[in-house]
Amino acid sequence: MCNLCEAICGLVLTIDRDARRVVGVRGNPDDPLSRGHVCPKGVALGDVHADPDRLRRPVRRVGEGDDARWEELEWDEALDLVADRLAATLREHGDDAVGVYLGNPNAHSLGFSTHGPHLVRALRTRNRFSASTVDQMPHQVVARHLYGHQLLIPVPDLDRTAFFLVVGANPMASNGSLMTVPDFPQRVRELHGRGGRMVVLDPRRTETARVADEHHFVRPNTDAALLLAMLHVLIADGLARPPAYVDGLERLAELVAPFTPEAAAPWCGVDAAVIRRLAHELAQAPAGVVYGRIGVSTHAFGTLCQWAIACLNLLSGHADAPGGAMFPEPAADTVGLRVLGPGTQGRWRSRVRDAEEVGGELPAVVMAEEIATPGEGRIRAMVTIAGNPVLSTPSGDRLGETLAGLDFMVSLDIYLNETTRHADVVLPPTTLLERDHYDLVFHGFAVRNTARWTPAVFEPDDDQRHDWQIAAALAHRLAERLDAPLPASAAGALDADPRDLVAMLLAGTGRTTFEELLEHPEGVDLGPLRPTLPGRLQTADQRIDLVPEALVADLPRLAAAMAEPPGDGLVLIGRRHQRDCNSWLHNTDRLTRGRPRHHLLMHPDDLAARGLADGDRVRVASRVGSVETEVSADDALMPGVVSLPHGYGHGAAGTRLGHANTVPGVSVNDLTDPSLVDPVSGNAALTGVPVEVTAGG
Ligand SMILES: Nc1nc2c(c(=O)[nH]1)N[C@H]1C(S)=C(S)[C@@H](COP(=O)(O)OP(=O)(O)OC[C@H]3O[C@@H](n4cnc5c(=O)[nH]c(N)nc54)[C@H](O)[C@@H]3O)O[C@H]1N2
Ligand SMILES: Nc1nc2c(c(=O)[nH]1)N[C@H]1C(S)=C(S)[C@@H](COP(=O)(O)OP(=O)(O)OC[C@H]3O[C@@H](n4cnc5c(=O)[nH]c(N)nc54)[C@H](O)[C@@H]3O)O[C@H]1N2
Ligand code: SF4
Ligand SMILES: [Mo]
Repeated sequence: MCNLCEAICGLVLTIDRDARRVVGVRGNPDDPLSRGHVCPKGVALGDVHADPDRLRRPVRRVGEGDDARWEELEWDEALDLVADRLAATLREHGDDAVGVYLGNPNAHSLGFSTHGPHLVRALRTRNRFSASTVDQMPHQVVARHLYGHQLLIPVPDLDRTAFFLVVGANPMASNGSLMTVPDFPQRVRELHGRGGRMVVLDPRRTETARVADEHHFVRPNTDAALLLAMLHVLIADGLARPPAYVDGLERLAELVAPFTPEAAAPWCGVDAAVIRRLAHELAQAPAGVVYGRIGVSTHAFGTLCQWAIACLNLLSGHADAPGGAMFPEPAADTVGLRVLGPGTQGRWRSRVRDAEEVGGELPAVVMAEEIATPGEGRIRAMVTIAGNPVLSTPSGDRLGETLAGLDFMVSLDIYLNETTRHADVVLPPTTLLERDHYDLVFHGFAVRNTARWTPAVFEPDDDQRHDWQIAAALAHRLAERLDAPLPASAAGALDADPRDLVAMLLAGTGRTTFEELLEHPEGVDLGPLRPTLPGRLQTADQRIDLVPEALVADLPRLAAAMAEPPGDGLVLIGRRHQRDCNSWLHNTDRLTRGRPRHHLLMHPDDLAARGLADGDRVRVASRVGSVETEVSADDALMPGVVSLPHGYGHGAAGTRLGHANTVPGVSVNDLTDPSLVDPVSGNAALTGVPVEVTAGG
């Protein structure tokens, strides 16, 4: 299977065993989930494996910046050095002096899923950060309040729905997120074949909007008003059909009373009549579901948006029913078996900004200030694992400067990139084709229940290490140096092969067995999604409170924002392209040749108003930074909105990224602003950043 995105497609690889190379990649038609789908990134899996830039042995940095050289080290020497330095920092400056940042590919690694949390605990620190707070934290906060567990998140039952409302997501490019849906294009064709409809709300007429039945521009950061207005209509027009296990409808009716379609329309830019009609269509469809993702999560009102979407799905009459929002039943059910905690908030706060802990971590937007601000509790050493926060978090350029000033930094990564170039030591784990995989995360968000075990394709070299082996080695070494023995359960889990842990988890639900998976490498079909509520709820009373105080307390902030007339300046949004993978994979020709994709996109009228022309070099400036790049005229953008993709801006000194260093483009996160957050979840508000665009130099 491919682990590059959440679609987890099953593949068939053709291998040259002697050369240890992949010579062909196609989708596996026998895979019960992906049914033969593959995208251009999946085809590039072999390029990552063969990439001469990929690190296979530990390296140590000698010198700084332009003069940096990288020297290979033996594993034991590297692990000892890292443990010595981290332990010394902890002893000298206290438990919070080491910070840790976990990036996206950790969620796509079996070994990190099973062993990583133990390493993080062994680091002791409260200064934990991850890509979750530049991504899906609002979903987690809403899930914890409504369903009792931060990862008990319903997904659209896409294969049986008749009305699919997509808000701030572009699955035609992203292949779906918190909705594992390989082969989205085919599933949309099937939706249309059944006579169903797809409607998209997005400030850009995206690839998904183009295959939809209807698309409406919505002004960035205003969706909460629109979604609450739909909820208002649903309740006011008597269309709400609450399931028996739901409480708080009366209070909800009072809370949404002021949020009429007429109040929302001038602010969000979608007609009141359209908002009303969409609410009616949702309720009257034989099956219907609202789905919102990055565009309404990395958003100033991200939690209110996800809460409103959850309420719409619960009250539409399609809750937990075929074609509505349903809860997948993964064969390895880490949530149901209570292996993963339900989530927490506010147990501690950040030192500089007083931001709340959420889900065991602090918001990524406070990371740079926690490193840069002197005083007790300052972060002196960093551990980054499978992440590139210099390109992926707000004011990334400033974060890069602060990383350069650390006493010590270690990265677990397979590349020397814009972040890991600041590390003193880089420890490279094996990558997908050299390790076993079972997806412990994304089966839990899949539109169909399936299970699949994928053994390593190539044996790793003797001097390569898996991420779980690195995690175990570091955790043991730290415990030894700090004279703080690991709890027996942690030590046991760290010494186990992830494969044994998977077998244990599968036995926990009995939905399939490890033996059955070994016999069926193409995957085992466990059938369509099934109604599972209220039994699955992990709330104390196994009921859903529609109006948790922590969420509804944010409504006055929304009302105040709506009272301000929309400004007439430009706002910046992001975008994903099918052949990008966040900030990496830019060093394969296969994915980077062809038309450049890094341009600022802007409506022709907005260009003309500034005396600019298609193809010009422009300067884009926000409160926190500025960049220069080329602009393309594009009437797919809502007037007043400009777009840059994230994950670009390569070429920094000290990186070793071959082809990526020649890929043009700038980092959008040199413009995004760490002071813009959704205060309820701590998630960065990456969308709708005010910017000015002028002629470049
Ligand atoms: N402006 C803006 N910013 C965004 C977003 C946006 O839409 N707009 N999207 C956000 C989202 S949703 C996300 S998830 C984040 C992603 O942010 P990050 O997770 O910080 O960044 P990635 O680019 O995914 O970096 C992945 C890193 O992992 C390494 N890697 C790959 N495979 C492995 C492996 O198996 N093991 C290890 N140890 N390392 C590996 C790669 O070399 C790369 O350095 O970006 C966020 N940032
Ligand atoms: N090809 C590719 N696939 C990927 C990734 C990748 O980098 N490349 N990254 C993976 C990751 S880590 C993730 S989290 C997923 C994300 O998956 P998606 O959420 O589907 O990804 P995006 O393409 O960022 O879609 C966000 C959409 O929101 C719109 N938008 C921006 N602001 C607003 C707003 O205020 N309101 C509304 N209504 N819309 C808004 C944008 O125009 C964009 O179309 O994709 C995953 N898949
Ligand atoms: S859609 Fe995602 S999982 Fe499928 S081949 Fe492409 S990158 Fe891999
Ligand atoms: Mo993400």
